[in-house]
Amino acid sequence: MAFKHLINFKKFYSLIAMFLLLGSNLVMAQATSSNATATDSGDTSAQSAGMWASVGYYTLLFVIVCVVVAVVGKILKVYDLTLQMQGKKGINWNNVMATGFLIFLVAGIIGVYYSFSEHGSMILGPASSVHGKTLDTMFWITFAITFVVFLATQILLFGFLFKYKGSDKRKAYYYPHNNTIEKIWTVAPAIVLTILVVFGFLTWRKITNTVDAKGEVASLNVDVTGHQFAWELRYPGKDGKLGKKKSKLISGTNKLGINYEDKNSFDDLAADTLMLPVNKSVRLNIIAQDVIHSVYMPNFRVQINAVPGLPTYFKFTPTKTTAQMRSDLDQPDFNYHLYCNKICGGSHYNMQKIVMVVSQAEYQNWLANQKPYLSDQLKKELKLADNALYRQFQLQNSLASNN
Ligand SMILES: [Cu+2]
Repeated sequence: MAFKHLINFKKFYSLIAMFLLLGSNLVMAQATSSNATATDSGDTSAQSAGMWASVGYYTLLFVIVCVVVAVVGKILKVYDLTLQMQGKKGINWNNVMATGFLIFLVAGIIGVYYSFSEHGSMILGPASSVHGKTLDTMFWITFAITFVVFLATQILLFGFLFKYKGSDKRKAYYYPHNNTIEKIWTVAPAIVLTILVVFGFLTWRKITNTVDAKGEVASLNVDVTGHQFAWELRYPGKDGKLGKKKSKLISGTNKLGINYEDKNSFDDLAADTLMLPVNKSVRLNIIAQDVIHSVYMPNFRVQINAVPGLPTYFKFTPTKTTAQMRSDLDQPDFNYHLYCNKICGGSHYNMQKIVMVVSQAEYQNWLANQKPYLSDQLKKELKLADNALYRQFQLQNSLASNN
């Protein structure tokens, strides 16, 4: 039977696989977007009904495509047989295939153009940090080079398929080896890749050199500690210095293991939002308490792993306030975010904090209203009332406020 002939098991299964892949991606995308728009009312039954309707839709679409392929195949077969009965040559499948490849090439290029012009802006918005602009330049240069190579190879690939399609008049030429070609296609990519790698190395060094102890000291130091599944933030108090930490001191009340033998620890502050003054350098001291997490702030082009036992850091300078971004993007509810970019466990997606970039005055105002990390409970636990160092700190504080 022709249908059986046209759609054999291999084709059938690969079509099913293709549709399931496409279908599940689209269903998931739809579910995510409906999640994003829905409030937290938890209307899951409507959601799952919607998902099954989508599954039904793609199954139906799959069956329709199968039928269309079978019908077109049948028509062609009949046409082919009719030609042969009339003593004419049948369909030249080599021509059909070659033309198909050419159409695929043109449609693919149009698709790439459409996709890029339509969704290109979604790749990443403008960078909101000083070093981000350098990284973006590197990204676009790499993109341009790889795109030109991609385009050239695709045109050659499909162009050759078309030009040298199977023909009775031509015999394939046996051409096993050519040293010159081998040299060209080894040396040319090697040179291009070397340029890209060196370029990347220099850019990264330029960014991280300012983080180095040798570089300029950051105006602000913030501790970012990751654990399953949250980020904890610690700001320095009036002294501008963060106190020392000791992992052995971590407890229910002292979640970060702050060491109160260091007098700089007493005035440290705990914060819920990563508040940053605009155009001031910030150094994030990054720590993980359990598994590897990753500090990721896409708008600032910041990403670095948080590794247990191996503190990392990143210094950068935000250049655009949240308010500026809101008006630039025309999104009144826009916020910068700090995400975790390592799949670190079941509630990984919960690991996000709002980042606010504000003016220096707003920042000072906010800082004055943050609660100290040193809670009353912790004071009791550490018996700070009898601690000479702490009493000295209190005395200095009261003297400062009296002045
Ligand atoms: Cu994480």
